[in-house]
Amino acid sequence: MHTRRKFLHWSALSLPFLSLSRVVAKSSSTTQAAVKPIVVSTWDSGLPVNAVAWKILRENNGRALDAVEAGARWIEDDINCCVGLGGNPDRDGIVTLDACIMDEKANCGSVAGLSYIKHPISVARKLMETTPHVMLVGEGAMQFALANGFPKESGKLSKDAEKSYKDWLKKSEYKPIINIEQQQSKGKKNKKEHGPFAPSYFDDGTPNHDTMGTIAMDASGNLSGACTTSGMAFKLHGRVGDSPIIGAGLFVDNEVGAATGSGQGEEVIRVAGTAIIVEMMRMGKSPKEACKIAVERIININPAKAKDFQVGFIAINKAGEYGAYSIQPGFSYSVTLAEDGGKVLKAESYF
Ligand code: SD4
Repeated sequence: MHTRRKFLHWSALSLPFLSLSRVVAKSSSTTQAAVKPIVVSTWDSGLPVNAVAWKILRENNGRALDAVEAGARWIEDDINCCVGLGGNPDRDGIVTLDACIMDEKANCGSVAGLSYIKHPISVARKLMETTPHVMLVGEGAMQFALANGFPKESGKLSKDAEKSYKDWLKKSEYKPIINIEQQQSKGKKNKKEHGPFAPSYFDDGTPNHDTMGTIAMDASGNLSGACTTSGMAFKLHGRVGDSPIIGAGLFVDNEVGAATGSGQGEEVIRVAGTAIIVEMMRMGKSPKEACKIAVERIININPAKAKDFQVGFIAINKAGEYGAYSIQPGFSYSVTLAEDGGKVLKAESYF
């Protein structure tokens, strides 16, 4: 499992790289040469994802679309809390996956609430490339996957997920509750306290997320992105977050840039987070400034509530500049643009 401890280690190592990023940003505004290829992913766990993508981008001179899909498939194969079938289940004990993908021609594909299928990102791509549709959900998404040769997996929880789920069941004292929706307004005074909804934070204080968003520009200057997740742990069955929603969890415009993110999806959907970021870059904002504007939009809706959840965005533009911004401290992201194995950076945050 990829830990945030690893992130602390990486962030210390990456200090020299912060200054490099500024140099890159500065020089690219005065020269025409874009920094490419480049691949950027959410979290420290994005580093091995970038490595898979980089191999396609650099060694094979491949398409950004192939690179981001391959990276997403890698993390979907990995057993971790938050992406793929090894991830935490919903509150009914079922793992439901959300994913989307978008290429340089504004082609996009998405699946939500998909169970039993190992690679939702490839189902999303298949949908994009072989049908006129953009999004499939639940049972229909599974039928489509099976019809296209994706094998049906067992649905058994990973060891870690089973343990987390059992712990959560004990503490949440979960029982199906009538009118559960009305309990939302009661809120939770202690943000670590469990309740009928997905907790924003786990008991150890770490935020309930780790979605893998990956955006890349290939050597031809084309942009693509992928986003894949098991969503918020212990969510209501059927709940869909931002990650499979084009314009919320991921957006790509080949003339401008690409953005993706991680965190509490409901808050990202509310402001069309990644669509906003790309529009801000179109208006001349840097990737980091654009991410900051989207974060501020979320915070402005309800500044008091925003203290209790995390959202982090990453973005790249056509010049190969990159940036990130989050609500809370602790959001990291991985950048690979040279043969140096990439670096993990710490995003600046509002709080
Ligand atoms: C969601 N954005 O479902 C996702 C949560 C996340 O790792 O970041 N999960 O809302």
